[in-house]
Amino acid sequence: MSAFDDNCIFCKIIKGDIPSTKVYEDDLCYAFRDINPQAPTHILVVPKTHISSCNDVNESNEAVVGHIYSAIARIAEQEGISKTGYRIITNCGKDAGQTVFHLHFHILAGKPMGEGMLP
Ligand code: DGP
Repeated sequence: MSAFDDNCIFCKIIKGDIPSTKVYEDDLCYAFRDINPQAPTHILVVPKTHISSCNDVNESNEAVVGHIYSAIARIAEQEGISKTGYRIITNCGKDAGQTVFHLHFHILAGKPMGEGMLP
């Protein structure tokens, strides 16, 4: 069984079928610039295996979430935002405003953010 969902836009980005601006990649995750940036730095980090949302994180795939957080620390260093700070956001479901149903972590940085800075 493929780890990809043929109908998922982020799976297509990971496979290279849809172009993206890559920021970071390893065996388990892929990071690229958001198409509609809400801050000077706006990066999305996604697991390479299709997980629809936080609701589908479980014992079988939870390790990738920890892995993504360590990748985010590396990306923050690479982007020069580790000292100035950044916000990590994951939207889960309709009321949170999730529009792409492939688990993703927004990294927002580059300006002071109030409570309103939500992608
Ligand atoms: P969310 O609302 O949390 O599901 O955020 C989805 C994000 O994905 C949104 O900020 C825009 C971004 N996005 C959607 N389609 C594409 C795309 O084709 N390329 C890139 N780079 N980003 C996309």
